Parts: sequence; structure tokens; C-alpha cells
Amino acid sequence: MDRETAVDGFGRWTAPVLADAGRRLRRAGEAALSQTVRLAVTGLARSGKTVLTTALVQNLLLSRERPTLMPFFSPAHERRLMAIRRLPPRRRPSFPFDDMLQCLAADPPVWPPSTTSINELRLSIDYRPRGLGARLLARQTTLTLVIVDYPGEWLLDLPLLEKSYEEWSAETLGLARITPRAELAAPFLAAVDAPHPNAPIDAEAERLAALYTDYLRACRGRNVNLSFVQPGRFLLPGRETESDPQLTRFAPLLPHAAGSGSLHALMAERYERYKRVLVEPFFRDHFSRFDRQLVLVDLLSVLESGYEAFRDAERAMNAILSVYRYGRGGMLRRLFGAHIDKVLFAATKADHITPNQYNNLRALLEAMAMREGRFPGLGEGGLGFGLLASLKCTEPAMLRFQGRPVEALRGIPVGSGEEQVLYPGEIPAHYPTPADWREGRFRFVDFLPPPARDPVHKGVRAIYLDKALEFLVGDRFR
Ligand SMILES: Nc1nc2c(ncn2[C@@H]2O[C@H](COP(=O)(O)OP(=O)(O)OP(=O)(O)O)[C@@H](O)[C@H]2O)c(=O)[nH]1
Ligand SMILES: [Mg+2]
Repeated sequence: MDRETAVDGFGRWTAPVLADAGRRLRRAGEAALSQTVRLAVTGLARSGKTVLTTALVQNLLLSRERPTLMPFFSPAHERRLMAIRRLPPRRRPSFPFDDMLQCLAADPPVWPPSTTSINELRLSIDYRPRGLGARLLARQTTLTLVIVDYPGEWLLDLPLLEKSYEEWSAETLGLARITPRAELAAPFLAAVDAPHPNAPIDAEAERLAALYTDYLRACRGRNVNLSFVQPGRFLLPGRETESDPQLTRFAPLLPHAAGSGSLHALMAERYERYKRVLVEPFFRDHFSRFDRQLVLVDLLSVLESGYEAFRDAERAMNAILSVYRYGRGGMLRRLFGAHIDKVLFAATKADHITPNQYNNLRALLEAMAMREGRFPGLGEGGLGFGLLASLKCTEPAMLRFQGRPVEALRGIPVGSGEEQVLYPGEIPAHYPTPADWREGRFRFVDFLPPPARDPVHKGVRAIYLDKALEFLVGDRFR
């Protein structure tokens, strides 16, 4: 008896019909289970977005063949990934994956150049569903993963949408007068306090905007390393401002200069235009479509820069999280119907510390975010904290100090040219106070990317990228 007649007792002709119906049902099931997940990756300049996006995709592409590469990413670990293809971008410029991978997979690897705008990378991932019900409905299904990389500076503009020019000016000037900003803002504050009364309004606006922009740039300077910089487009303007540079030519002012036709009125009008032309479209056209958000924080460099930089990073994290403070009535949902339901903050470049410090690093990041309260706008388990390294530049090693073994790192420190075993800095086990910085405690050595020893990884070896991916999208591979 052949297989078709064995299907049922109704004879030869019904079997193909039933098989066909089964196939169609399965296809319908597969189509019904197919879905798109938009994962946004952000962080301030140099936080590691480009390296992360490249390494994440490269690891994913390789993990189909090598499930042990991403042991914490359940679909890879459970060998349910069947095929992964890159698709052309749809809504945004393409993430230059091949060029970036060429940098990271070179021997020795080189760090990719800065990217200053928004771009996307689309992956089509065929996988076997996990649950029995889903498996009966579909043998395989497809998840389209859209990874969008955009500057974190733009995310910091969100709170502006609910602030008038007067409110923003008062807050911004107040902050600029506090150490360490007061010193950086001194030329700008002097100009605000003593405006040129007879100068043409346009020229005065230009002068103040230029001084204000210089101050923001100084905040991001290497040693100062402050995170809370608004408006974000003053530092990372994006394409829109190329044709209309006036969009970023305003600055906060004292209220006493108000009045129609005044400098104050001109600045207020430009501030509102900035929100209308740059901020609102970004949140409406991009942010409101994201499903999941990864925020990268270079916490190690923040710690190195001192207590003020540390507290300022906390301020920036809270500005980002303020959106989720008010449940369903929160700002984003109210304004744009946004639906991000999972946010992961991750401390990057964790290959600069030894594994016994990982818990402290993660706990510190969480403590910084949670000092200001809860975030009902994100569901149960919707807010996560982690750490990762997208390109591991070190290996764990041991040193002996006063006869005792001490955890250390093996790598090539920048500027040394040769491999060394070093004891890197420690992460405090408690929320730090200014005293913790007095002995120069937080110094983390910068290491060069290692030569590509392991051709299978094509130079892209990572720490906990798989954990981050599991938190962010693992549930979508049911
Ligand atoms: N050790 C180590 N350094 C890293 C890692 N990821 C990034 N870096 C360093 O951080 C720098 C910035 O990384 P990018 O990925 O270019 O950061 P970005 O956020 O895309 O930067 P912009 O495009 O300039 O905003 C790199 O040039 C490296 O020096 C990592 O996993 N480990
Ligand atoms: Mg980049």
C-alpha cells in the first residue's frame, strides 16, 4: 500500500486533496506565526553601537552552524535556527555591515569609523517553533529582525516635547551653573547674563547658539565625559539640518528678555521649530515603531571620568526612562502610540574588567536607573540590566600579588605593542560616593583588538551578546 492510500479509508483520490489541504493549512499557520520585530540599538557617541550591531549579526549568522557560539540565545542553543538571510533595508539607509565586518574581521582587527545617523539592517530568520501547538501549525516560521542603529543623543531630546522654551531654559541654565558644567559653560553664561543690547537679533542669536554648542561639545570632551546633553542634534545634527542649518541655532535664555520681536521670542520660535521639524518626526516615524530597545552605556569610561560624569550618566539614563514612568498614559504612548515593551540597558566593553567584577558592574547600572523609582510603562520583566563586550579584546588570566592569586586580564594595552597580563580596575560593590574616586580607583586599561586567532569566529568574539539578545527578542522565537 502506498503512503497516499494509507492516509485514510476514503480511497486514492481523497489523499492528495487532504495532503494539499494540510499543506495549505500549514502555510497559513506559518504565515500567521511569521512576525517582524524591530530592535533599536542606541547609546551616546562611542558607546559601541556599530561594533555591537556588526558583532551581533555576525554571531547570529554563524550560530546556525555553530549553536555553541550563542549558548544563552535559546533558538540557537536549542538548534531551532534553520536559515538566516540579510534583506535589503526598507525605511532607512542601510547599515554598512560588510564594511564594518571587514574592519572587525581583519587581521589584526581595526575599529570601524564613527557613524552619525540612523540606519537599519534587516534579517530574515527561519526557525522551528518550540511549542507543540505551534509545531503542529507550522514546521518552520520566519521572524524578520530589523535592527536600527541611531544616536542616543536624539533619544535625550524626547523630554523636550513636553517642555516649553521657558521651562527648558530655566532647567538648562540652572544645570549649567553647577560644577563641573559652570566652568565649561562660563563663556556662554557670561553672554547670557550680559547680552549685546544693540546687536541685531539674528547676529546675537547666532553668537549665543555658537557659544551654547561649544559648551555642549565641551561637556562631551574626553576627560569630562558628561552624558546629559540637550538638544542632541546640536552635537549630532543628522541629514535634515544640512539644508536648514538654522534648525540648531538657538540657546536657552533668561525670561526677562521676553517680548514680541525680541531675541527671546526668536529663540523660543526656533526651539519650537526644532521640536516640530526634527524631534517629533523622529519619534513618530522611527521610535514609535520600535518593539524593543537596547541602550548601550559606556559605564567604564564614565567611572574613569569621575563622580560628576557618573552622576550625569545617571541623569541621562533617567531622562530616557522618564518616558516609561507613567504606565499607559506615558508620554510616548500618548503622543505617538509607541509600544516598546522591553528595554535593556547594557554596560559595554566589559572585556576591560575581570569576570569576578561583572556582577558589580551590572548591579551598579541597575542602581543608577532605579534610584528614581519604578517604570510601570514597561511591563513585568520589561526593564533589564546587563553587560557585554561585542569584540572581546582580552582573555582572563591570573597574577600573583603578595603571594596570593589575583584575577587579571591578558591583552595588548593600547600604546604598548605587546601582550601583557594586567590587573584592571575594580567596580565598587556599593553605590559610590565622591570619596571612591579619591585614590584614582577607576582606571581601566584600553586594549587593542586581538589578532584573529580563531578563524571560525572571523575575529568577532563577544561576551554576553547572546544574553542580551535572549532578553530582547528570545520570547519572539516561541
Ligand atoms: N574593548 C572593547 N572596545 C570596544 C568594544 N566595542 C566598542 N569598543 C570601542 O569603542 C569605540 C566605539 O565603538 P563604536 O561601535 O564605533 O561606537 P558607536 O556608538 O557606534 O560610535 P559612534 O558611531 O561614533 O557614535 C571603538 O572604536 C572601540 O574603541 C568592545 O566590545 N570592546
Ligand atoms: Mg557608530
